[in-house]
Parts: sequence; C-alpha cells; structure tokens
Amino acid sequence: YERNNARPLKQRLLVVANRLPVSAVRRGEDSWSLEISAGGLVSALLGVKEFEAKWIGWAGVNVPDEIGQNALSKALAEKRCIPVFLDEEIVHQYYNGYCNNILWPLFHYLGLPQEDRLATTRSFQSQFDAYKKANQMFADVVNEHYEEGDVVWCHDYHLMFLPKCLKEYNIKMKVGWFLHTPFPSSEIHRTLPSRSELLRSVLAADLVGFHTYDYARHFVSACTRILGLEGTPEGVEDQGKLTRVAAFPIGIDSERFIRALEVPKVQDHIKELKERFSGRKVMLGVDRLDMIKGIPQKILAFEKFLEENPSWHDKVVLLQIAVPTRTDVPEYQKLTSQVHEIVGRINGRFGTLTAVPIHHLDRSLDFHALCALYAVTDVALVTSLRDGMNLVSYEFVACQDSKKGVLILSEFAGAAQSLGAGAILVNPWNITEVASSIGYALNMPPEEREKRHHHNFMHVTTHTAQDWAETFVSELNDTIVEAQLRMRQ
Ligand code: ADQ
Repeated sequence: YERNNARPLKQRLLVVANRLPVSAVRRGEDSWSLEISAGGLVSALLGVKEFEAKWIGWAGVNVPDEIGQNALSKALAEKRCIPVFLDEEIVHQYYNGYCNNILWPLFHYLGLPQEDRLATTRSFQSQFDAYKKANQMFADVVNEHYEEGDVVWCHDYHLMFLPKCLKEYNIKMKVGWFLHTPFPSSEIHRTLPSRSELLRSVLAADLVGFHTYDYARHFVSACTRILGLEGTPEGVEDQGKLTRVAAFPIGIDSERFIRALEVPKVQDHIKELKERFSGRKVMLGVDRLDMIKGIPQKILAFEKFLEENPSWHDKVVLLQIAVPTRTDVPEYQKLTSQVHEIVGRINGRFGTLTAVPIHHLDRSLDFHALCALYAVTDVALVTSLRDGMNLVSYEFVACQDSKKGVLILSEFAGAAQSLGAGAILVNPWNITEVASSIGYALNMPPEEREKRHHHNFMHVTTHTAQDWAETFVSELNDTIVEAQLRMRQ
C-alpha cells in the first residue's frame, strides 16, 4: 500500500522485447530525441489498467560512449523504458545472424541457410554464442530493475534464452514468454543444431504462450520428441515441474481503428481515394516486404486473374503497400527487385495509357492513410506463406463496417483460425486457387459479404489486444500462485 492514501499499488509488469517501442535519434553528445512507435504491443499494454508496465529492450542504436548511454537512459526513463546496450558486433551476430538469418526463416518453414554449408556451420556456433550472450545482457538489465512481486513478460524468438537466465538469477521471479511467430512442426525444429538448449531455456518460464493451439501443440511435441519429456493437457512436465503451455491469440485495438474513420483528415482521404478509383474495385495488400508474406505469389495470382478475366481489366486495381525491412540483407534486396520486375511486367502487359492494374508502393503509410485505404477496399489479399497471426487482416476488418469488403486469407496465417469462417481461405502457393478466389470475392453477392463480414467484425471487436495482454498476464499470475500452493502442500 502506498504510504499516504492506503491505495493498493499497481503490480509492475516488466515487458522485455528485443526492441523498445521508441525510435531514438542522437541530437548531441548528451541529448536524444525520442519518438514512441505505436505498435500493437504498445496499445495492448496501455489497455492493461491494473499493471504498471515498464519496457526493457534495445533502443536500435549503437551508443558506445558512457555520456551518450547515460543521457539516453535518462530520456528513456521518462517514457517508462529501460535500454539494453548492444554493441555493433553483437547486433550483427545475434540480431542479423541468429535471430533473422536462422530462427526467423526456420520458424516460418523456410529451413536453415543452405549456401556455403561449411561457413554457415562454422558461423552458426558463433552466432548462437552471441545470441546467448545478448540474452544474458537482457537478463542482467531485468535483474537490476526487478523488484519482488514484479511480473516479467519476455517476447519473441529473439529472447528464447532469457527465461533460463532470469530463473538462474531468481527462481521466484514470475516469468512468461510469448512467441509472435509460428512455432513449427517438431520435425522442422529438430533440424536446428541448438534445438534442445533453446527448448530447455524456454521451459524455464512459468507460462509459455503462442498465437494458436497448433503452435502450442508443436512446441509440446518438440519437448516430448526431442527432450523426451512428458506432455500433459496443461503443458510440459519435467521432474515434477510443470511449464504451462497455452494459446493466447493476439488481437488489435479495434476501437482505435473504428474511431480513426471519423477523423476529418481520414474522411477527406477516403473521398479522394474513392474519386481516384471510381468505377474500379479496389484490392489491397499491406505487408512488410518479407519472404514470408508471399507478395510475389499474390501478384502472380492477380496476373492470372486478369489473364482469365478480360472483362475485369479496366474495372479492378490492386494496391500493394510493402514496407521495406532488413534492407541491408541481400535476400531482401533480391525480393524487392523480384517484386518490382513482376509488377512492371504485369503493368506493361495489362496497363493502358491512362491506368495500370497494380500500384505498388515500397513504403510505410501513416496510421490515418492506412485506415482510409482499409476503408475503401473491396477485397483485401493476405497471402502469407506463414505468419504467426497477421494483424493486417484484423485491421482491415475493423475498418470495413460500412463497406463489408471481402478478406482473402492464407490458411497458413494464424488469423485463419480466428477469421476463417468469414474469410475466403486459400493456399497461397496455389496461384490458380487464389486467382479464382479473387473472382469469387469480386462477384460475391451483398448478403454473403455481409454475413462473412459480420462474423469477422464480431471477432475482431471482442478479442482485442487488451484482452490478449490481460489474459496472458493474469494467467501468468495464477500459474505462479498454483506453483507456490503446490510447494506449500
Ligand atoms: P509482423 O510480421 O510485422 O508481426 P503483422 O501482424 O501483419 O506482421 O503486423 C504488421 C503491422 O505493421 C500492422 O500493424 C500493419 O498495419 C503495419 N504495417 C504493415 N505494412 C505497413 C505499411 N506499408 N505501412 C504502415 N503500416 C504497415 C509479427 C508476426 C505476426 C504477428 C505480429 C503480432 O510476424 O504474425 O501477427 O507479430 O504478434
């Protein structure tokens, strides 16, 4: 209780993620400007009123000098953020190497890197060592700021080694870990040289969460088949210690999107877009430019649709917005050129002097522009080859209550399990199937569109990001209480 007014103090939640939700720009030797990036996780945690959240993570910048580090820590403290300082070499090996070159593709079923096997195998160990070292650095910072009664929530594949490091510091620390990507089949996970060590580290957590029941099941199978442990309906048991494993599907702050549609700037933008594309149906893709998002496959399916349906040539347009990520990685550069080449070819083939069938933008849009685009869309195309959940599909649905547009959704996105009844589910590898689904969606009668939209809208507005965070954290608290009760018995 607080000393003066006897009001119960809020429980502190330490959210540990690779990146802090801020972008930091150095203005001088000891001055920084910070901008909060309003991602899904930030709004989810702002909605959790009974906790006081603090963030721990890397600020995304290299700060080798002490003056700069002190100044940045001070500026971040005002935003309830605590930095972990990583040097360039660690970032290269841990973040670009082990996280993005090994775990990200593997967890999305793209396999381990294959070119130059010997070099990969050699550097694999040094990247894993850097990964462990970086995770230990995160643990040091968490431990330094931890106070008894805090709950620690670790996020994503960057920090699989963290639960173990934290429990080594303090066995009583309440530790949860949530994975935002898919967890692959155990047959994929078992190809990873450090498979067992990673599983054991995650199992040190009290609660392990995934977006879907399938990912949770894959994780439990990996623990039973690779580690020989016992899977139970609650999770995984190792010598009497139970690690609870469950599905916690994320959502969005749907109210934020719905409210944005009333903003005059958004309405003006909607009007402009409607005029610009009048007489044509609008199809939309919004993705980070990443191999897992299936952007080339989506565009090829659209080409096939145009090929087979000449009557639609001047009546439909595809707007593909792709934010470039990891631009220094050759594979991502290759993907960008591949997408440009396909778009150029299709526009050359089906375009006229006054209109092209595909508008492709390599950039991020601000929140209001994105909402306006979602609102004017007739058919959204989410064709990820694999995706933990995919929030674009949720955001589209939230902005469609007046238009009741159609969602074409990959069956390999986690969202297929929650929006499957309202969306048209497709196998994104099957270009013929996606092309015919485009035709089906464009011709769908209003009653069917309404029914499908209603199903999805109900889901998106009742399974929000705030619900997700609250459920995870309260279950984490209960898990510990259970463990303590068992110890007392
Ligand atoms: P991501 O792979 O980043 O997230 P997603 O869930 O679709 O994928 O979220 C992307 C976010 O970025 C959305 O909020 C979207 O609005 C925004 N965005 C994308 N393109 C944009 C653009 N061009 N301009 C502006 N904003 C854009 C990871 C996993 C997902 C999982 C989430 C959350 O890969 O599967 O759903 O975490 O757990």
